[in-house]
Amino acid sequence: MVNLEALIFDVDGTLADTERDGHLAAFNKAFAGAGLDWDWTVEVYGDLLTVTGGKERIKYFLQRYLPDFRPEGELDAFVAELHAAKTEYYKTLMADPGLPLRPGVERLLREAREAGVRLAIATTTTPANVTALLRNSLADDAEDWFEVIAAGDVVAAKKPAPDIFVWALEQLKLPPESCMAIEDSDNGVKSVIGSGIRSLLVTVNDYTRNQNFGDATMVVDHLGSKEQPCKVLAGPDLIGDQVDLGALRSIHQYAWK
Ligand code: XBP
Ligand code: MG
Repeated sequence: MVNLEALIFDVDGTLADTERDGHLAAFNKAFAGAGLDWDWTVEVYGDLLTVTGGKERIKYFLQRYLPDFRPEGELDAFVAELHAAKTEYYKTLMADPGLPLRPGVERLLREAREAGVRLAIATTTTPANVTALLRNSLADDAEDWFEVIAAGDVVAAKKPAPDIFVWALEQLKLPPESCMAIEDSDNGVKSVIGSGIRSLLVTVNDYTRNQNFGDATMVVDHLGSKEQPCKVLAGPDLIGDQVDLGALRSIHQYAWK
């Protein structure tokens, strides 16, 4: 019997569907603001999402789509400045019009808090983006709900490298078998498994539903709510219409049986 002590949540695509209407929109606003005629489409962004980290994604875009582009100064400085502008646009978008959390996310977070299950975040996104999403879409004090917010450049190697989940485990002072991760993408799954965590729930979204989640304990369309029952897409049928704490405990036991 392994105890479930902590839940470690990914952010983008998991807590909220932030990529298309948040990050993609913010990137394009930053490009326009910098006088660049780059305009990432939803489809191109789907390819660019294979690279995690906004700065790394801009560099991948240049290598793959604009290999002859040369900024005036140093490339790293150019990308850092463009990405900083993008983050400001993203923070504004999180406040206005804002983005709702995905089905069942707030319900499950509140249930876990009430039950004393520790909460953490492990994300590739910039810390300021996490703050903006939590304050605007969950609660003013929502950052305090999470004991650890492992985000962005706190580690050198981003997902699919395991570093961000390893860092979160170190900060929690917990072994992998005491934790469950909730992710949305194949990069996230690789990062979780590489960290030694084997209890892993994937909630897919439009950008990730066709990816390979081979090592996930269970894959669902979302965490479910009364209005929107969830559907099991892969793994043991251990849940009803909603993923609640009881279901997570069953999934956790199943993962470590
Ligand atoms: C998703 C990412 C991030 C965001 C963009 O993070 O890969 O890079 O797409 O945010 P996760 P930044 O799914 O791990 O939450 O521009 O701040 O990187
Ligand atoms: Mg994600």
